[in-house]
Amino acid sequence: MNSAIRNPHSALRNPMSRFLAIVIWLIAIITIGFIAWSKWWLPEGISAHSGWIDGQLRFTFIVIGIGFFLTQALLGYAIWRYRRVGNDNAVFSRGNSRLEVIWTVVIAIVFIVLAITGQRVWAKLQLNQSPPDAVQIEVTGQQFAWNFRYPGQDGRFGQTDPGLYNDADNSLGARPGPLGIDPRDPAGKDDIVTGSLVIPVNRPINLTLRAKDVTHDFFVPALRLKYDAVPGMKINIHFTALKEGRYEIACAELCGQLHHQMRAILEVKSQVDYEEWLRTKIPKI
Ligand SMILES: [Cu+2]
Repeated sequence: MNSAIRNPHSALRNPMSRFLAIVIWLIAIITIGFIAWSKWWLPEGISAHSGWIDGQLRFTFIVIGIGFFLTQALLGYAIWRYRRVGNDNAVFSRGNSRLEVIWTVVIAIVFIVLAITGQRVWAKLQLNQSPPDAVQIEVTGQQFAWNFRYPGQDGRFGQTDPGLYNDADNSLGARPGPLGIDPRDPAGKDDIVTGSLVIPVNRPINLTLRAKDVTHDFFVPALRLKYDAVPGMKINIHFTALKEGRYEIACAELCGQLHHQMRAILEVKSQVDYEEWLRTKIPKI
């Protein structure tokens, strides 16, 4: 007697196969419907480049959604069409080289197109310098807070020294404070350090990302910005916010036990309100 017939796992039995195929089709349809009509999307994009990122994300979701639907539909079809009927045995197959070449090439083309379009968005965003009149702000991540430093009226950041870090004194204007601003450097005297990021609307902003201890990730969903802050590196990113309001800043890198508390607020203000806010923050030393 053929062992394939006796083996209960050699093929699925008739009613279960049809049921399984229908379940697979339903899962595919429900998943795609859920994503297509879901309200769970990023918050409204408020930066000048939001449209590029959202367009690329949508394009990726559509391409992957079509691929997912086709493969699940074929999987269900194969289970239904080739279910065990009567005593028929499994058939040995040597495969189909032509089919394998076709789907390998199709998948390669899909990935290359996604990579090229994504690269173009990235290049438009990052492979250029921020305009010379951009507002300069330094962002420093530490376990478990974000620090924002403005250069003050002289337009220059004071020197910092990791040996001077003083987390115990983070009051406004504290020197050296949590960022280790060297009190001997006159450029640092008027530096402003805050716990929330306040910027003017419709002006280019250049952020210099730094980290004091471990790798953090500066994530502002409303700006469509997400970059690592890496110890020992200064990473420059730039953007323009187009809408006033308050938005969430999160750390998107699991950076320690209290990572979930590492959040801050981005406030986008009018130019007048921004300047007024800056005036109130000038350290009185
Ligand atoms: Cu973090």
